[in-house]
Amino acid sequence: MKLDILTLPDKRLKTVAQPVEIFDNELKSLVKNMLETMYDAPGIGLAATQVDVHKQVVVIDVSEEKNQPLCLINAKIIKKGGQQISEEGCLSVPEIYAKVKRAEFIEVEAQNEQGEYFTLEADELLAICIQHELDHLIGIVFLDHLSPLKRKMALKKLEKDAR
Ligand code: K2U
Ligand code: ZN
Repeated sequence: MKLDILTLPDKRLKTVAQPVEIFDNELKSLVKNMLETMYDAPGIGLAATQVDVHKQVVVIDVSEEKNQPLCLINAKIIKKGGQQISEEGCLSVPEIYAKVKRAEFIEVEAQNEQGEYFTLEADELLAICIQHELDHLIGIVFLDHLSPLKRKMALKKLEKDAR
């Protein structure tokens, strides 16, 4: 079922998520609902923090056909290199886009819904998306990477839209 996505200035987006210890059916239905919510948004990534569940769970699907869902649980970036700058948006920061610098490629260690460990190498959009989602799990949204002035200008637009 579709979950509500928190949007700024909701303080709950700043919550630091806890590691997942129990890989049960409740976790499976959270992942299922997060994927449904992400595809419906539409988006290419969604972190549990954004649906007010403070567990280290993210779902991603950067495929064209929207048929390659990825679920990263308790993910850690174990290697990173290079740099890339791209225009980012966020389902929790509607209508605002800004350039963000991220690592060009990363190696991630995570668990799947069954709790099995796996490692993943990513570059380009997948690497950007993973870094963007893992930021959400430590209470960071992409605006936090901007200079104070740029962030102020972006938030002013948000306030205007909210009025
Ligand atoms: O976390 C989210 O809010 C979903 C983000 C994920 C994302 C943002 C920037 C760059 C890569 C991933 C997006 O809002 S999903 C929407 C979207 C769709 C296509 C391309 C980029 C962003
Ligand atoms: Zn986001």
